[in-house]
Amino acid sequence: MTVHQIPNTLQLDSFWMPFTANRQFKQEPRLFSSAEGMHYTSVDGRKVIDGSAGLWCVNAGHGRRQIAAAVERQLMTLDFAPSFQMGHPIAFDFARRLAEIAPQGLDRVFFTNSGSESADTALKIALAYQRAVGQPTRTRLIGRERGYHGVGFGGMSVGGMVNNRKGFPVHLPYVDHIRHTYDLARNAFAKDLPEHGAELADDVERLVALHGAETIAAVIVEPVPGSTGVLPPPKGYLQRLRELCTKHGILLIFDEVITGFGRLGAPFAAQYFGVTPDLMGTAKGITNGTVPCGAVFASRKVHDAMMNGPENVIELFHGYTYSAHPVACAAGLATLDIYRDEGLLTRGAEMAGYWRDALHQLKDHPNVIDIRNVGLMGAVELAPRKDAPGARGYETMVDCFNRGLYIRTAGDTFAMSPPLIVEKSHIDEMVSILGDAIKRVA
Ligand code: PXG
Ligand code: PLP
Repeated sequence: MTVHQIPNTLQLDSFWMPFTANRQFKQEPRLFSSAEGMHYTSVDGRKVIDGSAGLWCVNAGHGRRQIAAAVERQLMTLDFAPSFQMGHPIAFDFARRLAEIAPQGLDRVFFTNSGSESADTALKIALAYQRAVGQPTRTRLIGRERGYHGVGFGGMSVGGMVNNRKGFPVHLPYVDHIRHTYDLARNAFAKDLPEHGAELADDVERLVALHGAETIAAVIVEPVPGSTGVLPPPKGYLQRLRELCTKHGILLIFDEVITGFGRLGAPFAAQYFGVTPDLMGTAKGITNGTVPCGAVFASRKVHDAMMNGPENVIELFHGYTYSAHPVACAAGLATLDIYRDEGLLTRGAEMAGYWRDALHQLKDHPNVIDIRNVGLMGAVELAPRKDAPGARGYETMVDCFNRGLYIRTAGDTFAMSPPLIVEKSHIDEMVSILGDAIKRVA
């Protein structure tokens, strides 16, 4: 077998990197060559602790042999099979296993390959559902400021991260946004859920008053926005959102691409918050990040409404070549086995208190203006340097990497989401490296 060799002189030009300052990166690349458990190894042989579970996806930690073995077995048995008008058993097994851990009633599963595809799929199912129940004027999709729903045209349009939108000035029509809940003046350094802001959910009422409920198909939100810097919802906010959507016949979509698969200490945020959406998008942790995969969970109400036409007619003209790819299903089933056997979907609940207390130790470090946490998600926000927003965050992230910690930055906010196998000693190490970096870069 040939193993991919790392050449002495890396040619970095051809790979146009996603969401990266390519020219800056290529002058001083940060490259990982292997990973095991809680750690990456950089190409220069340093151990780097993974403070972000890759990109919020490696929930069971790196190098899980069980997943690798399942993938190899699957590739050697059935490498690909179509899921359009044909099927293969493992896809049905995987969907059933997912349904077992899903929030109450969300037990119909549509497979995608990524979070972006899950967001677009959920939005399209919402539109199709409204037509199926005789509400074809419900075509408006409501997102939220500071939301991230991936990079497809649908997800971008309902999303609310300004840089992800403004370079691409053609969006879906009939989209509006409710306000975000980020409010440092009232909620800075709140532990777990902030006290203030549940009333912001009433923005749904404002948009109903403005556009008419009969024009609105769905509201999509992340239960806890991640990419925008970890924004735990104000107490009572999601409950209020659910009530208003129900009241006005609007579907509620949770984008659980980050919060799914144990991140908060319950299988899904819907269970953690006790609020059940009508549709739920997932990806990332569904295969422990090993093989691209995503899934949209639909309620019986939504699914069954689509099963009403003639039985020989395709109910939903939607799907991907790789929906329910057998290798992704194999990786996913092995991942679910690990989550079950190691109790990882609820382990976050045991570790959350330690995680919170450790992060909040950074409160008095220079420039720290907020610390946020919920489950095993956390964020430390720095004041931006005058005239150079993001510079302090970037320099701190690089300093962390050089001293053995990988974390994500969103502007001047560090977002952290360790693999769910994290131990207290790892948390101590992460917080200590980050704290030192914040002081050094200050
Ligand atoms: N929805 C949500 C809530 C996400 O967080 C997507 C959709 C899109 O998923 P794909 O698989 O198409 O990337 C995401 C992805 C970061 C970061 O560090 C976050 C994501 C991806 C990469 C980096 O904030 N979230
Ligand atoms: N573009 C072309 C030309 C195709 O034939 C297909 C699928 O058959 C697609 C795009 C969609 O690709 P996917 O199903 O992988 O999303």
